[in-house]
Amino acid sequence: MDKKRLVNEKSKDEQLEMFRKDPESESEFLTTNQGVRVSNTDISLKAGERGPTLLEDFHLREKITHFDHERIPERVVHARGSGAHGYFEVYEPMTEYTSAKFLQDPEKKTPVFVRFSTVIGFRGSADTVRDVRGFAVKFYTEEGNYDLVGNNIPVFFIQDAMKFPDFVHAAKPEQDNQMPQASTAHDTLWDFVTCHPETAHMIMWAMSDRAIPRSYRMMEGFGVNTYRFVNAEGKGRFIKFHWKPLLGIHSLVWDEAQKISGKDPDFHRRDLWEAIEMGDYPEYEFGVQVIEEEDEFKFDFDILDATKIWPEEEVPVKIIGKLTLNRNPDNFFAETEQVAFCVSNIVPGIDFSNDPLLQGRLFSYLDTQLIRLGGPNFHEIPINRPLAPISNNQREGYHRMTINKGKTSYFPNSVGGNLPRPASAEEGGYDNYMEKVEGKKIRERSEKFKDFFSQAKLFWNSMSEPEKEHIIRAFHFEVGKVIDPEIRKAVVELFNNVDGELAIQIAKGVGISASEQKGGSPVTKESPNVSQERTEYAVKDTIKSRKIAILAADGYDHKDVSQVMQALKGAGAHADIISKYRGMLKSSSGEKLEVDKNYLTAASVMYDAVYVPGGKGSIDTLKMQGDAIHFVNETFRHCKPLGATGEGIELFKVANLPDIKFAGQKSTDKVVSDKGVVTVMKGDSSSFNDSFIVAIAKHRHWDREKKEHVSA
Ligand code: HDE
Repeated sequence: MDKKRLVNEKSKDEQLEMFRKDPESESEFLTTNQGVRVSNTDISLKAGERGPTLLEDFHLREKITHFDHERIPERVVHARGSGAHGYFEVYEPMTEYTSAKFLQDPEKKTPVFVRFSTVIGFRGSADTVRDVRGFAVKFYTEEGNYDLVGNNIPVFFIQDAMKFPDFVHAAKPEQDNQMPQASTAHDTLWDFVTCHPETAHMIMWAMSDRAIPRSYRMMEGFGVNTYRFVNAEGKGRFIKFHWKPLLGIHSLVWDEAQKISGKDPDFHRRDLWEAIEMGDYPEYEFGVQVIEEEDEFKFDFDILDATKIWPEEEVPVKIIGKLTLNRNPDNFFAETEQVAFCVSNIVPGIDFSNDPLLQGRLFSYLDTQLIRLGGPNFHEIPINRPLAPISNNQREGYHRMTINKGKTSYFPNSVGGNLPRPASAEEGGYDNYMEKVEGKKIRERSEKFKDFFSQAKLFWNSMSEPEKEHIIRAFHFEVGKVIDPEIRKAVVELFNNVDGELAIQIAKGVGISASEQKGGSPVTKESPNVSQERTEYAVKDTIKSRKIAILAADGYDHKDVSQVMQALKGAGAHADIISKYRGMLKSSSGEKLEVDKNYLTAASVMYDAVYVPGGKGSIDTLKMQGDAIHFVNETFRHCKPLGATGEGIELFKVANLPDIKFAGQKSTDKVVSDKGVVTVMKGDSSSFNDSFIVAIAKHRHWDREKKEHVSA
């Protein structure tokens, strides 16, 4: 029903109540914040056409005052983020492990809001910097909000919350000149690292491809800390949480990541937004690792130490549900910026462990929201409001929204019917897990916490050769930027404790003569699941939602383009036509094709693969365009798939792709697929499409040994 009519039919009280609930209900006219309709919002009230502005212009003052106060403090870490709405479904009742209601009924969808983020950069920094990514999920369960605030790397830099401010101070831009932005490639971070050998394991992950994800949709998530599941009988078990992306785990390469920071600083934000708009809903399976209480001390690591993984080969991940993100926020500030995750937001059936990092986090998140969101009522901001009813005696404070009725705000009371009252466990009251704790007050950590290098070595052992090469190159970049040679030397020495050969390789790139090789940690074990290439969760058989660039000019072969575009679309990928100018292209047979991007608004680094169709006119033009040749070279250098049909192959030849075999000239010749470069002269379009799709699904072709001979 029309809102205005509805308003007229209601009593004054009802109208007031309605406007309070929905202050924007009368949206046709521009009003002040007091609801007064404004007649002019362009010109301020003045004494005469050329006279001074009058202080009585309440609309001008209100408009500017609001603007002056529009910024809130950015998050002290994880300032830059992207949010999405969605839902969570459990696959089977988890009754044996936990009483949490949202983990019982496979028919039920629990609404969620997820915020992905980088950690170190300021709010306006670029998305594709080398950094950890936040993966925070707010479940709006029927028992209240549950926040699982995780990262895309399963371990952390430090073991104890006490060190967090020191760590963040060292990682953020330096104190004197506020440089560098969104980067750990500077002296104070590496000084901190070398003063804290417990960082070694996390640094290995941070130097790996994990720290430059291709997309928020293609990275894992981890709860990092150790939590507890508690079932209805009160039995507790230690657990760690995992998110496994159904599109697999994929990364950028470092050169690409750096270039994207300039070409499209919003790359990850845009990717998530566009995927959801196009109906490519990101999906992640939810998994738990479970350790029985009696097995607490069975492992060669302490299960409360957040710098250690529970190797998935030793403690398998049980997949228990799925998260789907299917709606973009309506308003970035109201939702993504104001969402307040608190590790202490927990529901019955889940509890904390004594992990000393987690214990500190329990304090920090609530505390930080008080300053960031301006007071203790931030739970009333729509994005933070639970779906479960709230009823307590906390009433006052800045920005109170709820108008509570009645006289009492204390318990017990006789005036207000003794309500609200605490709930028993049967009534859904949260019961803390009854853990027996005994001990002296002490500032110490357990012995196994002091093994800093075994799992760093486990990680190194588990990497594929290309992944190892990327890690070494990341050290060369990061430590290569460190000015103080003593710090660079200390880094080499620290990683000599992990692996002697790794230390030698680091030393080589950062201007330090390799110190005596210690041989590093004696660990020889591997954990393939920590490798993106080797993990059982690697997905390399779909091109769903990948982006393919098609390079063309006037005179392109229309048949070639349409059949490849159709095949890509059929496989769920998206193609963009790229040419020197936007507008329309004309094919050799007279058809028209709209150009999506020009060489200035697109770049190879923004795509997963490149296709060059035939058509003599088109190729003669492209061969003379440095931008087109650069596009091909860069794609090759970054080990991404390339495809060409007919005359399109000539562009690859001009680009001098080293050691690559192309399809021959005769129309009888078959499709040739060599190190991710797929070509066919004429004819067999369906086997070209199949081979090209297989090459794209593989994502990267690391076997291009001479890629570095290509200048791009
Ligand atoms: Fe956080 N962290 N953190 N953190 N963290 C914050 O809370 C903190 C840690 C993580 O999208 C802050 O609302 C301490 C581990 C994410 O809004 C702050 C310690 C993990 C987000 C804070 C840690 C995380 C935050 C800053 C060490 C992975 C962004 C703004 C004891 C499991 C959430 C805010 C969002 C945000 C404190 C360590 C993940 C200051 C003290 C380990 C994803 O409260």
